[in-house]
Amino acid sequence: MGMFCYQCQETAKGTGCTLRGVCGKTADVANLQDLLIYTLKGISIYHIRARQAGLAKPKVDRFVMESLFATITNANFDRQYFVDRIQQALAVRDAVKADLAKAGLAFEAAHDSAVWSAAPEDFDVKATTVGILTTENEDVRSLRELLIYGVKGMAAYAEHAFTLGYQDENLFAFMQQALEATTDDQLGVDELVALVLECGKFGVEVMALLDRANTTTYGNPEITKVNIGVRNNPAILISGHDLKDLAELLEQTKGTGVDVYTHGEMLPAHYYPAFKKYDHFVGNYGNAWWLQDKEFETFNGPILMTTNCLITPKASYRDRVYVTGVVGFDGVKRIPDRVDGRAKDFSPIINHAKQCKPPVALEQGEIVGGFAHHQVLSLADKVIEAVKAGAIKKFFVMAGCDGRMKSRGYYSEFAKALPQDTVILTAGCAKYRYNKLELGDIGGIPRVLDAGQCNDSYSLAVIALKLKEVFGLEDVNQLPIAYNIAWYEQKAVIVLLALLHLGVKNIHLGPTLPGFLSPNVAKVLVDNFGIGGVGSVADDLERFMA
Ligand code: FSO
Ligand code: SF4
Repeated sequence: MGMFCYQCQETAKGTGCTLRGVCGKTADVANLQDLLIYTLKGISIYHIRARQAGLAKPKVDRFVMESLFATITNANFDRQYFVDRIQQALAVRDAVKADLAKAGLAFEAAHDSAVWSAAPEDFDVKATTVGILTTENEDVRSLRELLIYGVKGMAAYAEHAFTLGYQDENLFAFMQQALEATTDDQLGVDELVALVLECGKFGVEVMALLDRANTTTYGNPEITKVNIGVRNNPAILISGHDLKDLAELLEQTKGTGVDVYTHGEMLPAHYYPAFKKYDHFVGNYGNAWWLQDKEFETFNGPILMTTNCLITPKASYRDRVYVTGVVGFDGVKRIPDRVDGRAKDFSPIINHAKQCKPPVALEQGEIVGGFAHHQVLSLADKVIEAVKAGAIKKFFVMAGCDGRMKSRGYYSEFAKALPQDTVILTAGCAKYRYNKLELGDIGGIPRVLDAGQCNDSYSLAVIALKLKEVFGLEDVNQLPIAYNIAWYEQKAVIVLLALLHLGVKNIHLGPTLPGFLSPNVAKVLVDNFGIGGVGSVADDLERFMA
């Protein structure tokens, strides 16, 4: 069976995975994800009308958000999860349609996504007829998918905020507007470009919402030294981005003799005051997501994946992997969702940990982070002084994602080659390419300032906007800040669209430009926003420092 997916940076040959995902996603799962997205479009067609009539249902908004999130790269590889989701999606769609009819607003949509139906055993066949390539015009296809990937990233961040009790109906409404727009053949390139840019506006809003949710619940991140060594107790490794899962796990492991370590994008949890009170919250183990097949082996204890990025677990540690939330992998144990607001029950993973050996040390020492907007702005005087005195010549925003491609070695080399009077502002798992290098400091200000997870790129934007104000500049692009961003999956797409919305120009995106940008759409981004790729370290440095 064939498939077509080009949503992430590692897509085969830079153009599309057609037999099996480079990520390990099988063709049937890729196609079922397409069918789920397709059915969400049908739901949206009706639910937009329902919202206009005051009949929108929170559970429909939540269903669409979670389903979008489940299809992002490296989140869920479980065939049965998607078969079940599609069945639920058909039921959700038909219930919204029935609500409209009951209210005297019966509406027969023409688009197939709103009317198709089939038994689960026929989903695979249907799925092969609704994929990305069914949109023939490559520019329209490119823009439709760019929009879908934007709302997938938005959904991921909205879901984290939602879990902490923060939501914004406008975000749900936009996700559904975007989904519906991709079914409308009347919308051409201009209208779709406008929607893509509008998506960036909601990108800023969702990251601001999540920032509020995280900092109100767990406090403002502060400068923190994080241990990267190990202790001699059995332990649990928690990965992904979900802070509430971590909060509940830390409570439930208290006094059990089981330590907790973060992995990958969970590292910034150490920066939050709320988690500092736990003596058994030991440190961070390992690096970015793509090295997990080696690092999970030596960790020895169970691993909890709260969100992406999961890679196909090797047999040597598969029985120690647990998934929760939207994450899924066939045959891997699951920690069920919260019921009626009660905490998740992590006892299976805690009991498992007690049977395991302590982790084997990968490295020793500490790394420093916690430079989110609140912390950096409290040091603003020092930073501004350093800029005025010429001690800091330029800031480099090097946020985003890491990945397995060899060419990402560029980012370590670039960090090493930067002049001593420059500072790297980072967020997301991209940081692992340079956060353990000895890059020193400038008058006590470290040369790598880690704001947090990928969504905390928002912090970097807040810092930039504040600096613009302090320096009395008209335009954020007049600041001595260059943007050399690494992308991988769809959350990076919403971060990029958010930065464009804030007026940031000349962003360099690597290690390769997205395969889903058609030449014409890429040209729109180049002409209007100065988006560029990356070249050699030496050439790029010269260009950036000019
Ligand atoms: Fe990385 Fe994966 Fe956070 Fe992404 S762990 S790649 S952009 O999921 O979300 O930065
Ligand atoms: Fe390929 Fe990326 Fe899609 Fe996986 S998510 S199938 S690697 S394009």
